[in-house]
Amino acid sequence: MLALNIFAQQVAADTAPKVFLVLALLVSLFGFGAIVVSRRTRQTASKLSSQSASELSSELSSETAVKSAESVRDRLSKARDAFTGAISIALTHSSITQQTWDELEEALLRADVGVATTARVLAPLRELVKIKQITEPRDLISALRKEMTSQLSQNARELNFDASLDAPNIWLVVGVNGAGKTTTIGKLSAQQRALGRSVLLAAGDTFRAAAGEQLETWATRSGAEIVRGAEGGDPSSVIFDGVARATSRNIDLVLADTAGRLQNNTNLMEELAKVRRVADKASGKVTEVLLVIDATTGQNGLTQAKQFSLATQVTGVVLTKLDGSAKGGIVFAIETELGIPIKLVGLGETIDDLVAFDAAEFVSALFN
Ligand SMILES: Nc1nc2c(ncn2[C@@H]2O[C@H](COP(=O)(O)OP(=O)(O)O)[C@@H](O)[C@H]2O)c(=O)[nH]1
Ligand SMILES: [Mg+2]
Repeated sequence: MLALNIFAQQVAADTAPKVFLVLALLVSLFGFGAIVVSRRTRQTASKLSSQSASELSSELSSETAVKSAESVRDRLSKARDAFTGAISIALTHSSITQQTWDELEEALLRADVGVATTARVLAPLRELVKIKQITEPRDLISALRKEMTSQLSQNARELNFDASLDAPNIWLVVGVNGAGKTTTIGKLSAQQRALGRSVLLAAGDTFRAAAGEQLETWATRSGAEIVRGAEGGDPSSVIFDGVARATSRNIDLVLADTAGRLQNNTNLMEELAKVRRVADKASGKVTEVLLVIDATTGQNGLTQAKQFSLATQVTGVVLTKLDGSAKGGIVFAIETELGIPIKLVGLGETIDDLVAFDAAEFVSALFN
């Protein structure tokens, strides 16, 4: 009996470390398994999204991209006319006179470059003419072109998408009513889907039922999911629900629509600041706040933009309706006075009418 007892104790002492080892092995295997499974789920989610994304890719085919790059210049025809008119007049003169400066200044102001930016653009040129480094109108125009390009931001214009996040990226879209927020979200959704990302649209504009319906149409068209709230409901809670749904479904990106005005008397800026706080607190991460500005509203839009920027820490501007505006100069005013890079430009109402802003291409389109 004693011998048996001693034997049992010995076996226990022998096996304890082994059992521990086996347990440790099991635990680590389980942990590894869990990671693999969770990665698999994510991969499956993106695989699913990239399948239907390929249909979209064909809609937004490289052919379309080339076509839209070519048509940037054509679509900017109104803004270009405003510039080239003044430039061709300047070029008809044989020398640079006070009249030349007056005409250039007027053209820049008419194109909505803004008083401060116009002065800033022309000052170094006046200096070069004064010291006779520039004497010909033609050289003045090419120096103007160079100066205008250099006024545009050197900041990165890519959209911030953090692929290393284990949660959805959230892009908030803000701006006054009618600026083109919902349309931009629809176009952006299509582009992001074509990149193979899964997208969820959060209908934070609860002001009108039509706003939610409009977003729903874009969700269907771009193959994105959508979360809507009740009409007149709290915009922040719609955004919160959207992020929660996206998190539980491993969706890569939430595009959050917001209202440009409110149904009650709360201050719009306070409301947007709240939306931003709630989005930040939700399980995802706000990696981009896009301010949508309607190019046709000109300098007025700029004043509003400053307010939005204060309320939501804007990271990029989307300038819409540049196709219908002679006020392309607003681009310079936005970048120099707001200090926020223009990231995208709207050149029409259809799904492929949103292009990345290219400063050199833009200035070149204005001058030729
Ligand atoms: N021509 C043109 N129209 C646009 C552009 N972006 C939006 N729109 C139109 O502007 C109107 C208001 O757009 P919407 O997205 O509803 O503005 P929101 O109130 O800011 O959401 C709609 O008729 C859009 O089709 C653009 O880049 N070019
Ligand atoms: Mg809208």
